[in-house]
Amino acid sequence: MPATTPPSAATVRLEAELVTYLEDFRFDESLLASSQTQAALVRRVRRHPEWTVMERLVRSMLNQHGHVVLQGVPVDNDTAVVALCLLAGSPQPQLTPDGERLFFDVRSLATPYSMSTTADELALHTDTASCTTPDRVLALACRQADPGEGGLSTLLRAGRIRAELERRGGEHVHALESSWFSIRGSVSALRTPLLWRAYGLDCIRWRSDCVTVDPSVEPACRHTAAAALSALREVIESLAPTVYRLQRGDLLLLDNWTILHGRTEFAPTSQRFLRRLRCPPV
Ligand SMILES: O=C(O)CCC(=O)C(=O)O
Ligand SMILES: [Fe+2]
Repeated sequence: MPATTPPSAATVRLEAELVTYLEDFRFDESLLASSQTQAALVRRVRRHPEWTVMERLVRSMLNQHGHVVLQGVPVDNDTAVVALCLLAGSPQPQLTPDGERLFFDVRSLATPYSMSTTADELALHTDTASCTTPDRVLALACRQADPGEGGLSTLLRAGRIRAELERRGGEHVHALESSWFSIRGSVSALRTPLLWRAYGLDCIRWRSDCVTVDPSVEPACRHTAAAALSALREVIESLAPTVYRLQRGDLLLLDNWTILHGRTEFAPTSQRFLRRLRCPPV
């Protein structure tokens, strides 16, 4: 029995008139990563009378819910997708099978490049968890939904995790806020706390398969750290996540510091196709 019922996903449907306005923007893909192009794009979209309202709405929903799904997005137009990401952050190139690119294709490949390019379940996690400062905003634009029952997005806020730890007595919270853990990345491992608070928001970094108690933690603290790590793992597994089925035209914006995300598995032959963008902190 889950300790709390999950909230439903926070959604905003774009007004048709705003979509038409965005459809006219076509910057060259190779230019979209530059900060000058992004600044020019922001200047132009802000001429739309409702843009600043959208800006405020998206930011407040990210603060309140850790995510927002924009619906009715013209997802085949890269410029429109980048413009909508700019409501929350500034997308930067990331490593893809084709080198450093703004868009990472999340789809099942015969020869997977990473977990994202398999059809496997992705357990709840935060992206770039082993980086000193993880990316702040993550965007997933759905070009093609899974035609079957799979590929559902799962979401779990750090605030619900902390509340559940506290409901169970709270004795592990301090340990989880200590720099006693190690998250292995592709290049090196980072010694870090797993929970912290920033500007009144509950934050987390988490990759279940890559987190351990750091081997250099003093022996006196190792037992406390290990118990806290198992408690966190157990709480994450016990809470029912918000589940959302991305449809073509959805743009899921996530605050990668305050919410975990994942997906359920789908058929390897599925045409499910998302495009991922990442925004480092400003
Ligand atoms: O496929 C998904 O829905 C999520 C993908 C993901 O978490 C990622 O690429 O980081
Ligand atoms: Fe992810």
